[in-house]
Parts: sequence; structure tokens; C-alpha cells
Amino acid sequence: MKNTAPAIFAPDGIGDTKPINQAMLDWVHEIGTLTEPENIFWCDGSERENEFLIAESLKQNVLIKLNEKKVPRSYLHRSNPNDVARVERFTFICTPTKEEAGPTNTWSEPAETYSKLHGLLKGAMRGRTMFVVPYIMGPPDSPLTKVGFEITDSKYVVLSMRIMTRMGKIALERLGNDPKAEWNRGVHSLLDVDPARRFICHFPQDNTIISVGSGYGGNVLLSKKCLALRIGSYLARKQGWMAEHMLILGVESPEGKKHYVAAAFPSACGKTNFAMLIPPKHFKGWKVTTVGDDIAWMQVRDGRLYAVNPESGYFGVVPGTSYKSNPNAMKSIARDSLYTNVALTDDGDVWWEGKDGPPPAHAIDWRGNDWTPESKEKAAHPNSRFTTPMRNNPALDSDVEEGKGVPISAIIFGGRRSDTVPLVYQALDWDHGVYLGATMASETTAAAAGAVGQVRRDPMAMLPFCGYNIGDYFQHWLDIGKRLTHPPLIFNVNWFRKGAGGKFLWPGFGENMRVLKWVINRCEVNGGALQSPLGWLPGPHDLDLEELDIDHKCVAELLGIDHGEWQKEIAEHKKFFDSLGGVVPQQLLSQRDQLAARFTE
Ligand code: GTP
Ligand code: SPV
Ligand code: MN
Repeated sequence: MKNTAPAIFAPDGIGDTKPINQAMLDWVHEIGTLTEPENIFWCDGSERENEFLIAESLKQNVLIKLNEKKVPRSYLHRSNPNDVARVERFTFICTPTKEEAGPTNTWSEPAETYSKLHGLLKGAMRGRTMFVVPYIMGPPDSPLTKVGFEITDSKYVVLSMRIMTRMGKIALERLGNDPKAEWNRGVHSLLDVDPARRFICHFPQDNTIISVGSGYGGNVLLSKKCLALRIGSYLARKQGWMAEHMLILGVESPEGKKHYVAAAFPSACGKTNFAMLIPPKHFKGWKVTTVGDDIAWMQVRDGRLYAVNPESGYFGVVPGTSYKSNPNAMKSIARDSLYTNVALTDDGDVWWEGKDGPPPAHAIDWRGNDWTPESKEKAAHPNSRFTTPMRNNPALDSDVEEGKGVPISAIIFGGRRSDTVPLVYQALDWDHGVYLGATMASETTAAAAGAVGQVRRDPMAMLPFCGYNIGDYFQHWLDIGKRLTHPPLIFNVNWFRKGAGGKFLWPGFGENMRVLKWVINRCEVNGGALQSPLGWLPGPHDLDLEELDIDHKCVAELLGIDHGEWQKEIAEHKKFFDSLGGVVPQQLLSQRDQLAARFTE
């Protein structure tokens, strides 16, 4: 399937809404002069424009139309097989000094990097159309909302940005004609989709992103990881707010009391699933609603933390998604969706490992090859994705457009840990919670190129996404805590603990409601808990396990703290902090000493 494609020519009235902001026009002119496209297409986000771009994408084999009866208004895209995930090794933070990027980022000198990228971009769009995509991140009336422009030579990117962001006129209006207005400059070119020429570069001081050589997800939808997290976190620290890799959900009790919870899990560790959770039958009258599934921008208001979801769509992991695991996601992706790297059935439907029902007798796999259930290869790539508008979600929260955000009662950290880490526990206070976040670890997943299943420290699930020095980031968390008179309670969860047989001990998905209920009860100060060296742990009767088919031994194992394992874990915390070369705030070092001491009491 095509990723790069020749120029397209639009009829009058499509692709010709030129913005009025001179600074913006000058920038487009500059990039145009460098990349030498055949023509420029100015996106306005209209329905007509979208239809035109889809029609052209079908003609050019950039998209395949799916069966209109089975998945209306939906399309399949196959990325280059060498280009199926984020590339962390080739993601750069280009600050004036290496110290500003800090020990966890790959730093690259700004002037040299610009010069290298300009070399790669020179004439890169010859024979292609250059699209200019205006968008905003955040609800239109939020003080946190940011304007961005993405220049790209990929129609797939344009179509995806229209789902993932509030795109088009709304951004042009917000930008206005002030030549000094703040906005993010994003330049993306597929080049020739060669992994050797694939670089995702961030210039926080210039509010600029340049991404070349990829056509995939987080590498190229520059609004998402690049702006909303890497540049976002840099701006957030400077301006006193937070940009986090967190889902946001609402949970309402049968009595009608509502809380909001934000949760940071690393890539492919369950954010989308948790954000769309449907409580099991036993939880009659409980309702969970989604504000966001990947990114939270949060600010302090009247001593509380409020969160908005800057995005307007979901770019979610497909494999494993089913009516059993995530009915709300299944309903969301039943129409108006782009599918990337899933299998295509003979009747024009999509299929993936873990979908409901039996596998098709024959399909075309994500690479475009014939596939049968006997094939050794997977039909869908493990990091295959759906792109779907959040308005499709039956559980969308009613306050998702609320500019001031939703008040956060609890923050949850979590990762994929086969051992050591209990199902859930609560931090003693904000600073201890920051320590939990700072030391969290998770087994790596297919969301990033590289080995899968290796435990690595991933502070606040932000290791690949923090756009500045991680020590300053930890300090920023501690500083935010000082401004909160009603700080959210902080928890850690682990849905992925395994038993001796190597099987998950916890059923997960909808059943995570049981853990969520305990979290909410703790916020309401009516949930029981036991003190442990790790913090507050639910006692055997504090978790609502009614109507759950799980034996007591399993629960004990899930909540168990193995002192031997924790000696090793604490040593790993020390090793991690030491590896950061002295940037870790003193408060966190002393949290570690206190944790170690609690184990010897
Ligand atoms: P990104 O979009 O990469 O940020 O991922 P995410 O954090 O939103 O993860 P997502 O919800 O898409 O889940 C990723 C994988 O974890 C999928 O294969 C899910 O089936 C699986 N998963 C999600 N929740 C659970 C759970 O509670 N238990 C288990 N065992 N697996 C889960
Ligand atoms: C993640 O990896 O955390 C994602 C997918 O949400 S991507 O947009 O590709 O980064
Ligand atoms: Mn993510």
C-alpha cells in the first residue's frame, strides 16, 4: 500500500482557505521554498474537504474502503512494515544545552539539528502536495488550549488529525491576525519512509517540531505526543500547569456522587480500556464516563487540580479489543474510523487477534499478504491502531468540552509488572505519591520499536514524553503539590501481576471497577485499608469482590508484599535515581530512605 503519493489537485473552494496571519504565511512560505511541493493545500476541516481527501486517498491506494454495511464511513491504511510504532531512539529534544534535555532524553544541538533536517527536507515534497493543517488542542474555551499548525505531505496524517484534534477554521479563528500570537510549528514529511532517515525532533524553545521519515501514529500526528506531551510538558513547567500521559475518567455512584480520576499507565498498558470501563453487573447504578484516554492537561484552581483532555479522538490499540473486553471501544470504532495495520477480510470487514467470534477462514494480513488461521504470522500487527472521534464513545463524559476542566479526586499510576507490585495501594501523601510515580516501572510493549517485555523505569509513564530534564519534572510535581489545598489522593495499580503458572491473577478490564470503587471510597474517607510498608493497602474485605469468580489465595497473592522482591525493587529505585546523575530532588531521595526504613520496622 502507498504511503507516499503524488500531488492532488482540488477543485475551487477546496484547499484554498488561506489564513490571514502573516507570521503563519511567512512560515509556510519558508517551508514551501525548502521542500518545493507541487502545490499547497490549505485545510479548513470542512466535510467537503474531508470527502475530497478520502476520495483521492482511495484513488491513490493510500486507503482501502471497508464494507459500508459492516463498518460505515471507515477505511483501512497499511503503514510501511518498517514503520509500525514510535521510534524512541530517534526522538530528540533539541534544547540549547544537554542539561535542559536531561538524562532521560536523547539530546541534539539545535542549530546542527535544524541544519541536518533542512538538508533532508530540501526538495522533499517535489511532485507532492503540501497540506497545511491548522488545529487546536483543548476545548475551545479553555485557558490551556493551544494552537498548532502541521505541515505534512501525507493525506493519512491530514485525515487522522481531523479526527484527533479540533481541526480547521476553529484554529484559524483562534489564531487571528496577531503576528505575535503563540502557536506550535510542526513540519512533517514522509521523505521516502526509510528508517535510516527517520527523526522526530523537538525544539521546545521555538515551539517547533520537525518529524521526517515516518508515517506512523505518535511519530507523525504532531498534536499528540510531540505537542501535547513533549512541548506541552516544557510549556507546562514554565507556565505552572501539568501535561501528563494520563486518561481521565468520571465515576458516578448509585447515590449520584461523582468523582474524576486521572491515571498514568505507559503505552499499551490499559489507559483506553480503563477510560472506557463498563462496571460489572454487580455494580448496579455505578457509571463510568470518559473524558480522555491518553493525555491530560491539568491546572490548579482554588487549590484543586482540574484536567482537560486536549484531544478530540482516540488513537487506540486494536488487538484484544472485543465486546467482552471493551464494548464502548467496539461501538466507537463501528463507524467513522481509520484502521491502521489490521487484517482485511474477504467481505471488506476488519479483523484482529482477540476480536469476538471465530477468525475468518481467509484474510489479507497487515502487510497485505494472504492469511489463514494456520498462518504463523499475526493477521493484525500487535501495535495496529484505530483512529476514531471521541463523539462516537457511548460513555463520553458530559463535561468533556468544559474549558476549566474536571476536578481530579485521585491520580493512579500503574504499569505492567508480572511480579512484586500489588494490585493496588495508596500513597501516604502527595510527596510519597510523587515517589510512586517517579519510580514506577513497566514491561515494554509494541507501542514503541524495540524489545517487548523488558522491565524499565518509566516515571509517571512519561519517560518517552517528558520534554525537559526529568529532575526538574519531579521538582515540578512536588511544587504543584505545594499549591494544592485539596490534592488528589495518589494510588498505584498493577492489573498484570502473574501467578506461578504465568497467568494473570486479576481478570482486569470491567472488573477493574472493583479497584476503582476502593479508590473512590478512599476519596470519600469511608474505605477501609491496612497500613503497610508501601502505603495503604486494601484489607481482605475492603475490596468489593462480590460475584467475582476468584479464589482467596489469588486475592492474597495479588495484594501480597514479598519482602525479598521489595528489597530488590528498592535497590532498583536506587539504581535508577543514581543513573540520573544527581538531578533527583532531595525529597524523593528521602522518600526512598523512608520506604526502606518502613520495611525494617
Ligand atoms: P496507548 O494507546 O499505547 O497509550 O495504550 P493504552 O495505555 O491506552 O492501552 P490499551 O487500553 O489500549 O491496552 C493495551 C493492551 O493492554 C491491550 O492489548 C489490552 O487488551 C490490554 N489490557 C488493557 N487493560 C487490561 C487489563 O485490565 N488487564 C489485562 N490483562 N490486559 C489489559
Ligand atoms: C503511545 O504509544 O503512548 C500511544 C500511541 O498513545 S502513539 O500515538 O503512537 O504514541
Ligand atoms: Mn499513549
